[in-house]
Amino acid sequence: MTSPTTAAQDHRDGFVPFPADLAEQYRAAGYWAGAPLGELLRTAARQWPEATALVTADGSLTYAELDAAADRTAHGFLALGLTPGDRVVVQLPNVPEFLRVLFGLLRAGIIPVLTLPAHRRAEIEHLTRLSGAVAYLIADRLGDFDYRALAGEVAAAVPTLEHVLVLGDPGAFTDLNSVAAEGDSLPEVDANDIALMLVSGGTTGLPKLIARTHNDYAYNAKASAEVCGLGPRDVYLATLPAAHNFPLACPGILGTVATGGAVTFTLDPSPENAFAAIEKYGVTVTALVPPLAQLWCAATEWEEADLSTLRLLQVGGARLAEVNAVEVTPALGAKLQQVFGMAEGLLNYTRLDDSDELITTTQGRPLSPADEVRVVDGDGNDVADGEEGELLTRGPYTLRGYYRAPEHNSRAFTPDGYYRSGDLVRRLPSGHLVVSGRIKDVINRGGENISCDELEEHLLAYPGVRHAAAVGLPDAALGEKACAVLVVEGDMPTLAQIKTFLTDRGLATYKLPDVLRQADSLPITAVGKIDKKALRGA
Ligand code: OOB
Repeated sequence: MTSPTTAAQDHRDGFVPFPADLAEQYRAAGYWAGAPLGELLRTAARQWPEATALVTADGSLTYAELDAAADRTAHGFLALGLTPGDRVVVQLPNVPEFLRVLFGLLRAGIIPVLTLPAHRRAEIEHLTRLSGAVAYLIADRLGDFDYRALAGEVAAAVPTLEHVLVLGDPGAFTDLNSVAAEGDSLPEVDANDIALMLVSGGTTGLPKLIARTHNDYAYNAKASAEVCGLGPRDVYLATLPAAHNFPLACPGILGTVATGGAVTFTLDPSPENAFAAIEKYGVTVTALVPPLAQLWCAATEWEEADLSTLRLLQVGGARLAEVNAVEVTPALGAKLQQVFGMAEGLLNYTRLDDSDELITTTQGRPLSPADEVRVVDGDGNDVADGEEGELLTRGPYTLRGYYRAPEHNSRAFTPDGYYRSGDLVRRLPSGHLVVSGRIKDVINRGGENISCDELEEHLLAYPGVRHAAAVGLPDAALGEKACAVLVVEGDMPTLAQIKTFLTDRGLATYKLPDVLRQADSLPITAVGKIDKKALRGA
């Protein structure tokens, strides 16, 4: 594809497109609709102009109103001097403005780089530099953190950054709410082009950028909405950070907009705030990471709110232990859906009509008939169903390479374009996947490998254990020894008690922890998963 302007050439520099023959197949099969993401909202506004698109404590907007606001915002960004293809780092909390700003950027052909509120200087500076961003969008503050101070540091360090736009008190910068203008026509946006960039949840090194195209991301959202049976009567609560792929498009905010439902936000996922929002707005669907799902289940014992409208609770982002999975429906009254996804693309969902057994013991099956999944051994050979191996994948919404990372791409992808996920899975004959760990999340104890996931699953079964993490600690004799970190309710067990318990469950002796530690809570990542990197460093 040729791009007429230099700015447009710039943004595609370092982007790895889908190969032409596959792109053609995805179009012909109808997965790619050829419409830019901004059209999701346009189409909804045409079909359901008076329906509620957004509802929060600040008020509500109909689809027609949100559509008009997004257009004004798009014109405002262009009037400010931003041009199609420019990258803009967006770091906004879960506020209603998120929707208008996101659609404003998309409609102007400006590329949002979606970072999480918990990212700090190391990540933001790196992502601004890597993307070559010209603008940075923030809130003034969140809790006791002042993003304007961070913006000052990033602007001083990264020469491409020209604009800082602030929601709230702008201080020395520009008020994001003043970005609005009237205009007749918006730039034409090519659906094969980059729509937005997601940040990889990678467990090692600095985060990478994942450029998602309009075609692939619209399909991601619409197909996900279909699997969840989303429709105009649904109310979706974005309580995980909205810039994360899961609440954004699986089906999340974009899937809800595509099907005419209403979106609501909470600033944080605490049961107190989220339960109040569920009751007040009649939330029907939301998404959580496993530690939060556990917390919500426990919180039903002390929070009074009426959760009866909630029909579907999606849980993903990390392995949900079966002992926790079976608690969800009895505690919250909602159907459980396990989601095994990645910002890189591939999504697996348990289906609404799957058996309880599949829903509580598997992480779902691929979203699209065109998803290609291979499960391979260490030599890259396919393993039989039921055997553990690494998941490799390619398909109509899975990236073909990280943005501006040729060196890393040569390792992260096979020569025929499969993404090496690093996830260890077993595939059942039904196509459902059971995630059994990460290639690198093993403790190498004197040459014997212990899967952290496996050990954690057993530890969680110990009475009173609420959270468990297994990590390797350096050891002079063994190389690594196994450490179990537990968050418990009531008395902390002794190492001897844990060893007896695990042995009684049939665990091999070499997998028993050498060290036991108690913690009040486990460190978490920006999206709320257990942070193994921090645990190992602690
Ligand atoms: C989601 O996306 P990311 O990019 O933050 O993290 C992806 C990684 C996967 O490669 C896998 O290691 C892990 O997170 N993961 C799971 C899981 N879901 C994700 N591991 C075990 N069980 C699961 N259910 O985390 C994400 C993106 C879209 C939807 C849902 C989650």
